[in-house]
Amino acid sequence: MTQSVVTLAGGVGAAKLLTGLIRVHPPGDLLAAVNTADDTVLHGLHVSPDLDTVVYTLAGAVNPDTGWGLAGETWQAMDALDRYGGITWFRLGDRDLATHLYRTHRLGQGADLATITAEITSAWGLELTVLPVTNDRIETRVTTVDEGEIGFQDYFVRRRHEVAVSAVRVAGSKQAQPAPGLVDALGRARLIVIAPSNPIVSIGPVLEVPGVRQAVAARRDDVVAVSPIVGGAALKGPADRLMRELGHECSVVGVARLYRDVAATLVIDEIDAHLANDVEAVGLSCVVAPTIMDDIESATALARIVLGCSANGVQV
Ligand code: FO1
Repeated sequence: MTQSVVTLAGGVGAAKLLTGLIRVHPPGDLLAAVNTADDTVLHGLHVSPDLDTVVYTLAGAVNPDTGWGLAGETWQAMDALDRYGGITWFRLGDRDLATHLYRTHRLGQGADLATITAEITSAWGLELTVLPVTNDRIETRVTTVDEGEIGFQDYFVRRRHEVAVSAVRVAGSKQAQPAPGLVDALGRARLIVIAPSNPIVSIGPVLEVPGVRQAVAARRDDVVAVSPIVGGAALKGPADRLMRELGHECSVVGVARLYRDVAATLVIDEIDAHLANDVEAVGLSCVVAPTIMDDIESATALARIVLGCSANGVQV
C-alpha cells in the first residue's frame, strides 16, 4: 500500500474529517486505519461500528441524526426481536443488518476482516482504502467502579457511558497482528493524521496493536493529530469524562500529553487558542483552527489545514 496520507480513525469524528479529506485529496491516495476494538457479536452477527460509520459517512448514507447507522433506516427486525425478549438495546436497523449478515457470512467462509471491509467499501463506491487496524479480535474492556469489568458496547450504549470508570484495557491486543500492509503504509506515508477521535477508546486501541505505535512514533515529524477535546469537553461521546476518570487533564494540553510520543503537531480549536503555548510546552507544534465540523464546508476546510501540516510545510 502506498497511500500518501494514512489516517488513524475511530468512528464519527474521524468519518467527518475523512469526508473533508476525500474532497481535497485524491481518495485513492488515502488510507484509513480504523479501530475495531468496539466490534461486538450480537445475535451471532459480527458488528464493526467504527468501520461501518466511516464507510456509511463517506458514502453519504449515514444517519445524520446519530452519526452511525443508515439514513432513512427502518427497525422492523428490532421490533420483531422485541416480541421474543431478544437483545434490542443495541439497535441494528433493517438495512444495516445486511452489512453484519454479509460480514459474518464472509468471516464464516474464512475471509479476513480487511478483505471483507475492502469488499464493503467498494460496494459503496468508495475509492479510499478502509482498513481495520487488525484482522484479529481485539476488544475494549471497561472497568466500572460499581460493576467491575464490562464490554465496550455494554458501557457505551447500554449504560450510555454514564457510569464511573477506573480502567480501560484492550483484550487481545498483545497477540494481535497489524492488518497486512499497515505498518508498511505508515512507513511510506507522507503524512499520518490522528483523527479527532476518542484518544482512550478509539485511537488508544489502534496504537496498542503491536507495531503500530512504534511505526507511528518513527514518523513523528510527519504526524498531525486533531484534538477531539474542544473547550475542555468532547464534542461527542465520553472522551472528556474518561480522560478525567483515568487521570488525564481534560484539555488540549491533556491531549498533547497523550500524543507527545507519536505526533509532532496538534491542531486545536480557536476556542482553545489561549492554550497554544501550553501545548507547545509539551513538545508539539500547535496549529489553531476552526475544528468543529458541522457541515461539509467546515470538514473540507479542516482537511485542507491538516494536509498543510506536513513536516516540510508542503501541501501533501
Ligand atoms: N450507538 C448507540 O448509542 N446506540 C445504539 O443502539 C447503537 C447501535 C449501533 C449499530 C450499528 C453501529 O454501527 C453503531 C451503533 N451505535 C449505537 C454506535 C456505536 O456504539 C458507537 O458509535 C461506537 O462503538 C463508538 O465509536
